[in-house]
Amino acid sequence: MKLYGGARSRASIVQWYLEEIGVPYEFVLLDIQGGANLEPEFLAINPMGKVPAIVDGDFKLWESGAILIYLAEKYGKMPVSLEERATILQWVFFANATLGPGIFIEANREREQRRLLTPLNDIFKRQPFIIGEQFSVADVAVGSILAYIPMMLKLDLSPYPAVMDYIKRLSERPAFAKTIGVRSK
Ligand SMILES: N[C@@H](CCC(=O)N[C@@H](CS)C(=O)NCC(=O)O)C(=O)O
Repeated sequence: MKLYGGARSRASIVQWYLEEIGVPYEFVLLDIQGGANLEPEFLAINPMGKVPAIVDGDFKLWESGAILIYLAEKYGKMPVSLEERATILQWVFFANATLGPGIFIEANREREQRRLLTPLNDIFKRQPFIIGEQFSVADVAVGSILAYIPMMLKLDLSPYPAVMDYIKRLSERPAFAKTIGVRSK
């Protein structure tokens, strides 16, 4: 398995999950600043020229959410029931399509932050992980976005103490510390 990423890129999200599930991989570091992601060799893997992307044997896949779900499926980490599987998808889509744009696109932030972080805070008051007692791929998707907030933005998370505890809980995981956590150092 090859994982293509940049020095500070969303490839860390996929790398975190690969470390969590103990799958061996080769990290291919592209010089994004230098435009390596727009060279024909990488466009043959992802015609959009974005990272992360993986190559697993002959199979190529890009978009971090799709890669996370593929890995969870391939390595037996997805639940069995339709409803539980759909719930995992719900959170992965939420992370990438709603939470990320809501917090990291400046024009959206003021409107979205309280309404997104308040229900998340309520969830983490009740349970340690996004779907309940067990860590899942949904925590990688949602948790990485939340963990990037204190690393990248001057956004006060003190009104959301359960979200802060959740970020701390994730950041204590060795696989997180080795990947996403490196950014905060
Ligand atoms: N929704 C995509 C976003 C991919 C993305 O925007 N990646 C950035 C790095 S974090 C990138 O490749 N930027 C280089 C460029 O746009 O030229 C995902 O989650 O995989």
